[in-house]
This record gives sequence, structure tokens and C-alpha cells, in this order.
Amino acid sequence: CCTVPALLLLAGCGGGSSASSAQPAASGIQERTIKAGIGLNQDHPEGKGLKKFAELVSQKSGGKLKVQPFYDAQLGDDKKMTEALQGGLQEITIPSTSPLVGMIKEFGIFDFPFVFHDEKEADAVLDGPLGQKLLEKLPEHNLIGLGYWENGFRNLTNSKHPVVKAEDFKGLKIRTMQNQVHLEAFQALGANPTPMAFSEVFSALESKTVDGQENPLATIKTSKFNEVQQYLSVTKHVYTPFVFLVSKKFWDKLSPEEQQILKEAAVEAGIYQRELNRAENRKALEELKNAGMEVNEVSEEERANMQAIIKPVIDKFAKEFGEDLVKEMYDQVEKARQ
Ligand code: TK8
Repeated sequence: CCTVPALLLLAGCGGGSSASSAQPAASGIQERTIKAGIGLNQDHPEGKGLKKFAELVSQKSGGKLKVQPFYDAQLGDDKKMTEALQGGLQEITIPSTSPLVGMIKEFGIFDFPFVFHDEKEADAVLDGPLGQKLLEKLPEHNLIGLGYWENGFRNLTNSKHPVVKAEDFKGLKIRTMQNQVHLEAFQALGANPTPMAFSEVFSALESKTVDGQENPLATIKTSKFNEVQQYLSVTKHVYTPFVFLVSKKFWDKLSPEEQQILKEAAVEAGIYQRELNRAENRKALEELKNAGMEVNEVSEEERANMQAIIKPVIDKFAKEFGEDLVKEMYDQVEKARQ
């Protein structure tokens, strides 16, 4: 693990299976079908990244390892698929870290709003020692983490009115991810948040069960939320990673060659996915405007105001997740900023 790029290094050292009791294949590549499910659709960069992953695995294994992709929460939402991995019923999923916080609480540090200014800072933390440290917590939860892909900076949409100031959140019914930090942060802003799995969001918006939701632009576009949401605020309030997960039960049966193929493919497809995601996010704002959404920018001053309102929530969760871990994150962001 020395001369390989950071992402490869990260995957290469991630949660080994040496302590396992299962019988690993001694060597070689067997014929295997690998079910890989995600919550987003084929048009989203995550969907395209998964397709790329499947192609790479096929190439690297001479066609013996077949990744069967399932999009659009066909196998369940992020939480359900992750549980299926733990039970050995599904091999791969690439969820947002946020809905996993009930299970792996340390991931909650990524739910703190306004930590990263740009993707470069997020990459530095996720691909650095802190991201690695969190991946190493996964094997004790029967999961193997092969690195981080990108969901990205989240922005608010709603069907009621423009949101440009903290006060504008008051009374808005907002769907959040199933995550306590998000829930309490939106409560602090005076909104009325409802946690819900992603797969239910479109119909909840359409039926007006909720007024709004928040997600990166690429998701707002590929999930066609513009059809049921009028107002888009460029809040960029939090960055969400995707984490590439493999079932440990499955992983422990693989030969070292097979494990290596999956690691390399997850990292290579991840680099492609991040690039694509950034390109999509850059284009999407204009496209959403053209599709009829009213886009509102949020000033740095208002962002700082929102951050101040949310601060007690963050202080509380920093204690819960580990103040050392939180400090490490801020230190690494600081370093990346220089
Ligand atoms: C898709 C989710 C989604 C996330 C959410 O499975 O739930 O809003 O942003 O991308 O992970």
C-alpha cells in the first residue's frame, strides 16, 4: 500500500477479512452473480457509476464475476439494503451515509451542516485518514467499505414559497433523510421535518403530504422533483457521501483475487462517478430553471445565520459522536483549505 493513489490505498486497506471464520476461496476466480442495488435511477451519476462498476468487474474477471445492478430502490431503500447485506441476502449497495447513522453513529459527523465549502475539501476528508477510520468500523457491523462515492451538496426545494432566509423555513413541512441530525437541524430552523425513505419522496411531494425536500441538483433533476416542486434554493447546506458497501458474509467467501477485483473496480468506478456527478451538478441548475423552477440564491450571510441557529444541535451531536472525531474532521477540512 504505498505508491497507489489515495482512493486505491483507502480501499486496499479497508476492513480486511482475516479474522473471519467463514471459509474463503483459496485462490482463483469463480463464476458468481453479485446483486448490487441502489436507491437512485439509471440516469443519475450513481446509476451510471454502478453500470461502470459492473463493466469493470466483468472485464477484470474475464466475465466470471457478474454484477447484476438493481436501480431505483427495487431491492429496498438504503437502510433495508444495508440490512440485507448484513444478513448475506444481497452483496452490494451504495447508500448515503446518513440513513446508516442509527447503526454506525460516527457517520453522523458528515451530517453536520456547512462543514465543507467544496468537493475538494470533502475528498480530502473522505479519502484521508478520517474516512478510512470510519470504514474500519464497518466489519464489526458485518459490512465491508470499499470507499466513498459522491451524493453531494444538498439544496432545498418546496412548493410553497421562495426560501432565502432562515425565517423562510418556518412551518415548512420538509422531508428529511432518516437521520437525527437532519431532523433536529430543521426543527431548530422552525421547519416541520418528516423523516422518510427516498423511494417515497416523489409521491409525498406530489400528494402534498410534505411541502419540500432537499437533495443535490443531480437528484432533483433525475428524480424529476421539478415536476412537483416550484421553488429551488441553492442552500448547499450539507454534503452527503455515498459509501460503497459489500456484505461481509459474501466478502469472506471470496478469494484474494476476487476481493482485489471488487476493490479496484469500486475505486475506479468511484473516480468516474464523482467526476460525472460534479459535471451533472454544474449543468443541472440551468436545466432546472429551463424546466420552470424558480431558483433562489442564498447569501453567505444567511448561510452563516442558519449555521448559528443550528449550532446547539451540532454541539449536542458532537458529544454523542465523539468530540475528538469531530475535531479531526474540522482540522482536516482546515488543512485542505490551505
Ligand atoms: C438514495 C438516497 C438519496 C438521498 C436521500 O438511495 O435519501 O435523500 O440523498 O440519494 O441515498
